[in-house]
Amino acid sequence: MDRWTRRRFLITLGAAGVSAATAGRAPAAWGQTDPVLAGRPLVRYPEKTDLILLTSRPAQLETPMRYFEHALTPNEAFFVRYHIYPTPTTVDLATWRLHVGGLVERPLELSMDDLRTKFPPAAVTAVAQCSGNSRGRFTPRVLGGQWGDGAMGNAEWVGARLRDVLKAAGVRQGAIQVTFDGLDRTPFPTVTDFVKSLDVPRIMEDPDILVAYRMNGQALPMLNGYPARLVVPGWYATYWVKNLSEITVIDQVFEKFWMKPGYRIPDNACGCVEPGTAPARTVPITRMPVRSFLIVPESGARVRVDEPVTLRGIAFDSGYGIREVLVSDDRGATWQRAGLGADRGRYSFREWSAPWTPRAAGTHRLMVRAVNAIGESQSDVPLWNPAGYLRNVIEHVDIQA
Ligand SMILES: Nc1nc2c(c(=O)[nH]1)N[C@H]1C(S)=C(S)[C@@H](COP(=O)(O)O)O[C@H]1N2
Ligand SMILES: [Mo]
Repeated sequence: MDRWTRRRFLITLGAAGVSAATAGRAPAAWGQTDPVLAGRPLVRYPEKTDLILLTSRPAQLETPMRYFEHALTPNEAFFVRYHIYPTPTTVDLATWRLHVGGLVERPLELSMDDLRTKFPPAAVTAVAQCSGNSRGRFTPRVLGGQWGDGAMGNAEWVGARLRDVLKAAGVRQGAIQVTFDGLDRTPFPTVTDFVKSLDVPRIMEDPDILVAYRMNGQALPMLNGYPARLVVPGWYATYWVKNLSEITVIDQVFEKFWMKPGYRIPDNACGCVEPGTAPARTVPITRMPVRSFLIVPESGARVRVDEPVTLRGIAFDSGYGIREVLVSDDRGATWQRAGLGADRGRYSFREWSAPWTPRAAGTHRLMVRAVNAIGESQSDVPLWNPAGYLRNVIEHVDIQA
């Protein structure tokens, strides 16, 4: 099955170009009422279902919100984000190798078989969220992909622990960081190859950072990083390098484009500045603030007066874990505690639900916020930074009774 879909991917791209697979629209099903998404077509790429198109070269595809009704996001519905084009369309496992080099005792060339058998497999359920998720909602507006809220997803990842891989190679004295590069290669010298870095101690202390080769029990879709990707639970997905091919230990802090000036936030507690201003100092973006969403009923839905409804949604943070979820139908004057669903680990989406009955006809604004284990929550008013990162305002949906 895997082989078949990969070959089909190649043929689709080769013969017709990436956007040729555009499917029909199903407007009501993906939030046409949302001004950030309005007018965007649904497209179907190989191994994926209909997703909301942001750009086709490179592929940037957004997940319709209804997929977040459940804690695990199906692979075919998982969002896609690449920075440079072309991206790999096929990988032959017979020749693919993960190179581990730089400041190490023993450079490695790992086959997929090596990855699977030489290191004990580890599993973690974790949210991948683009740093710019919800950027389209920033006011004043900022440059960059105008995402709605669907540049996120939650999956169970299985792979080798990154620290085990580095231990096998033997990190040498003087190592400061490790860089990660995938098979996507820049077509012009003016575009910098997508390479990210992590601090050596960060990797060695965290058993949950994986070189993942399984996603929700299957091989990764090509567009989500086949055959292996980095998984850095709790941190924004910019570090989760896809189609991984090179791991390099270095003796300095890596500051090429995608680490600096790219993917940086104001160097202060909120990662924010006065809207429209520039920060004096920046640092790399790292962990995700708390977020929560109401998924059912969806925005714009109709409900009946005096008929009970079950409100449902998801919440997540950077790994402290969700302590409670609260909903309000009176613009935040009072909050009702929601029930929490199964605990799939501290990095996962946490499902929540709460009973609610509309008592009057008209528009009802339902707000949701979450509190994590160290008391962090969302802000009442959106915080702002020039790159449109870290969105974590209290969310709401408007429904009609
Ligand atoms: N090789 C490679 N890996 C990458 C990127 C990329 O451009 N190339 N983009 C990163 C960013 S910014 C995000 S948000 C995630 C998106 O992961 P997904 O496409 O599986 O949802 O991949 C990360 N890994
Ligand atoms: Mo991203």
